Amino acid sequence: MSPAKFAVAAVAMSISLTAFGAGTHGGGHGHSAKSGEPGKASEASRSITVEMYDNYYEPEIIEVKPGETVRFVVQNKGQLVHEFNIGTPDMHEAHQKEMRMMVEHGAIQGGKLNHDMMEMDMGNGQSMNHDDPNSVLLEPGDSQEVIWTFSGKGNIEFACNVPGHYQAGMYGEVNFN
Ligand SMILES: [Cu+2]
Repeated sequence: MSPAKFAVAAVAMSISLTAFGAGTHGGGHGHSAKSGEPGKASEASRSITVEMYDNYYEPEIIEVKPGETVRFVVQNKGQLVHEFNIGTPDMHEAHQKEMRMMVEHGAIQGGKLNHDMMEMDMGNGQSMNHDDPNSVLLEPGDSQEVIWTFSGKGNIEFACNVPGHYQAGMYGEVNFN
């Protein structure tokens, strides 16, 4: 890509980021490039089981290699709804605002997800559906996979952005080595 084209693309990207930031929840926020990108199961070098409790993860530190694709098997073993979300601290902070809205709209109710509510606001299959590839949002007892290719750069955390949980310490470190 020529420098001029790159500049145009960069501007377009920052505009779409702003648009997503102001909008409703979901729909690939456009900033996943910072923490990596969705991976393919066939490229995963290994599986890591992550257990979610009220309010912490087990394990709390995950070691990956730059460029590595990992299949996370995420299990909610707590009594509350929890999220596993891979991103930078800034991304988590932005996501917490969206999650607060989900609670205010009744889409997250303590230990339950209101799927009708999550689907209602959409119209286009996007708004509160929480379908970003870098995260899963699970009810107690549920399990789902996240397959992620880490770029190997930046300050990456996995975190739960359900209101109050990050503040209670529900986040973990991704270390590159
Ligand atoms: Cu949580």
